[in-house]
Amino acid sequence: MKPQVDYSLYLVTDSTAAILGDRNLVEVVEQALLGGVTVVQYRDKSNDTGVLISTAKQLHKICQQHSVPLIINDRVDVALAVGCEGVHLGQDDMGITNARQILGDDKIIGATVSSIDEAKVAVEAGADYLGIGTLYATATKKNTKDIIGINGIRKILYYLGHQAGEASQSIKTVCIGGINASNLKLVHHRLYAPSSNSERPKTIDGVAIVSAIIAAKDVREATANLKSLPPALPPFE
Ligand code: TZP
Ligand code: MG
Repeated sequence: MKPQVDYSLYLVTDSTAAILGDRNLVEVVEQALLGGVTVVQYRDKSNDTGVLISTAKQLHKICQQHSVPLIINDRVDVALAVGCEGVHLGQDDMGITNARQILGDDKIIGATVSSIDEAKVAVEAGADYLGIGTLYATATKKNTKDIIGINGIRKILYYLGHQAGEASQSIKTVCIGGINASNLKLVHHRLYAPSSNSERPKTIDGVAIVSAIIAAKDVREATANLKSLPPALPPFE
């Protein structure tokens, strides 16, 4: 059965020296799990399949100890080899329909979307969640084609919330790009806080973060701090 997922604090890993430094990724992710991340996505652009599988297996073990799902970026083959909970696919990766055929209904499939059209395609193909972005410009991913800001994300949420049909209503959403402890309250306020406003029936289910966790000096403390930040302002109407 597909696991129920808490998307509220979704960690995306990065193994580059600029972010991870000379620290060990598995140890860093363990600190983030102790701090309270609720999903881990292993994102590693290396093409060394052996390294990817071996690291993913280690990550899966510690994620399981914390009952947190492990999602693999880009590589359906690695997710299959590891037997983890799912994959995250960008616009240039394997299509969602193919991935679903290979992985079956019990695995989680997430898709990166930057526009209403991309969101529509991902929903129709049966994605479980959308990673919507890029919210704010970020040094972590320099080649992002679309910085869509708060308003771009709200437009996609509005679209999803106003589509007839179970798939649009039930699909989960996280936003990504440049989110940190300084702007998280604003992000919550504009995109996350529950609202009775029928103009805005859908809100994000969580935030996806790379550097504000992975590059932190004390990863556990930084994660716990992000987790503890309540929306500063009343719900946006
Ligand atoms: N996709 C859009 S932005 C991004 C990805 C993977 C990187 C986000 O990194 P950070 O450090 O949280 O800004
Ligand atoms: Mg990708």
